[in-house]
Amino acid sequence: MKRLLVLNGPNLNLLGKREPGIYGHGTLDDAVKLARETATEKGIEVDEYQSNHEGELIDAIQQAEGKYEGIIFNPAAYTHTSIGLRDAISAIEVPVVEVHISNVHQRESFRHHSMLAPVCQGQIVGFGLLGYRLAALALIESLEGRR
Ligand code: CA2
Repeated sequence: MKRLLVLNGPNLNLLGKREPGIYGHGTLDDAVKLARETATEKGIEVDEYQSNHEGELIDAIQQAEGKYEGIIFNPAAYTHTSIGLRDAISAIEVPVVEVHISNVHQRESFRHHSMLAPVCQGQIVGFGLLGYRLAALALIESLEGRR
């Protein structure tokens, strides 16, 4: 059975509980469910992991090799700072799609740059939780060689 990992970075455990004006009312479970629904239709399983700790996210990326066909990754604030996460993504063969719920380009300038985008397969920004579904679809279609 093929598998995807939905990986979420710091503070995303608060989704739906704080700041609904920026991130909406949906929870992290809702986001994972959207990705899972799309994957299940194609017979693909989805696991999820959230951490507030950079090193734990690096561990999860390293451990994805050989276990997952793709990673849907919202690195949250580490997007803009983390060379460690970038190096981890570069070190694996597993394709990573970067997802942001908000349109980071409409926000503060420090959110406009991603350290990770150059080593990801692609980036989905600004579509709310739907971005998780779009990322699942993009990964699955590319795995099936339709891109
Ligand atoms: O738009 C996104 O998905 C972000 O990755 C969210 C990050 C932010 O640092 C990035 O620039 C863009 C922040 C995640 C924090 O999530 C919260 C959710 C609810 C309440 C507070 C924080």
